[in-house]
Amino acid sequence: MRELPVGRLDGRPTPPLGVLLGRGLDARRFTDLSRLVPDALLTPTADFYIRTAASAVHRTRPSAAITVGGRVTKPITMGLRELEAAASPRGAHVLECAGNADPANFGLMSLASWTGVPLEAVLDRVTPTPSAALVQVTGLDDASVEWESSQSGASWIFTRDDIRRTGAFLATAMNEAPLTPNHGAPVRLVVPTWFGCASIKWVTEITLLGDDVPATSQMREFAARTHQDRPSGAARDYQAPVVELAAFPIRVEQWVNDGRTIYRVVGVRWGGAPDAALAIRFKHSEPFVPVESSPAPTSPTTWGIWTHTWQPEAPGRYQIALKPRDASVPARRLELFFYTREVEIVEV
Ligand SMILES: Nc1nc2c(c(=O)[nH]1)N[C@H]1C(S)=C(S)[C@@H](COP(=O)(O)O)O[C@H]1N2
Ligand SMILES: [Mo]
Repeated sequence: MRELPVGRLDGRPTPPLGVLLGRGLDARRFTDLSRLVPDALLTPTADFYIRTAASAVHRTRPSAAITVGGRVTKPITMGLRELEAAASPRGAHVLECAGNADPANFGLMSLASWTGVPLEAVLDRVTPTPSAALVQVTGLDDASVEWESSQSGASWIFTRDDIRRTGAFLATAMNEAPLTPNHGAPVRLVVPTWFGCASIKWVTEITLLGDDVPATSQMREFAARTHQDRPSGAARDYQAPVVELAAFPIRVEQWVNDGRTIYRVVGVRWGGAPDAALAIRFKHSEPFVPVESSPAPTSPTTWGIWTHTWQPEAPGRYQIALKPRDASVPARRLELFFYTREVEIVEV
């Protein structure tokens, strides 16, 4: 068996995988997804993608205390010990950066198991005033530099319903070990089923707000990448940045069977609609056909592996695209061909 890479064939250099590139808000580490197999789906922390690395401001933070204030009768402060004492396993959740846009790797996506405290439970420790409607979670960013790829200032505003529905939690550990500095130590937010931009790292403050506040600079920065179709003025009008059903190939295996060359395409699927059947096509002049095997992920917030046997008719370049078989399943990024990847076939 031989493995063929899938990605982009435009000849541009492809970034190395699994190593930290750049600094601060410009830092990235891409996870190598090409090795994924069904019985080892979790990403080890050392390989988990990074979008924004810890700077000196994070390492020198005097205390890990988080304040819960704003429109509450009496603000409180919670220390790391208190949060750790209340923390429990929260399950495995995929985190994907909304800017996971490079077909060379699509590696701004990983799966970890998390430990933490539901944000709901933290909010239950304060008494909101009658005008409290929204909840802002703020994290520390390094504002000492003008970053090239992103603005500093990390905060996201949620409705109480967003918090309940997603099961958002303050994480104190990932993969059974304390958070690392690059992943938001000592405490970060994780918002299952939403793009990573809402999962604020290095949390410092939780603030209850009225319902008339504007979207934060972070929300505005991510408006296009989270497919907002209304200009985002008020935080309450921001549409939930939900990760809809998505899938792409991670490798193509070339096998010889009875003297015949056949290919097996292996891919990952995640996002909403875990039970939805997938269809695949290899050229835009060809019809989509059902994916041979695509078992549902074991939970709606994790990912699963699909496989498809393929017999290309001729050597050449193919563009592998997927979509839900049922067109009513929300899958905006698949409809936009966001995750299309190319492969070069030499032998048939
Ligand atoms: N304070 C802070 N939190 C942040 C960010 C940031 O730049 N600063 N980036 C967000 C984005 S865009 C993503 S995709 C996730 C990435 O989390 P990870 O680096 O642990 O994978 O963190 C989010 N939380
Ligand atoms: Mo992101």
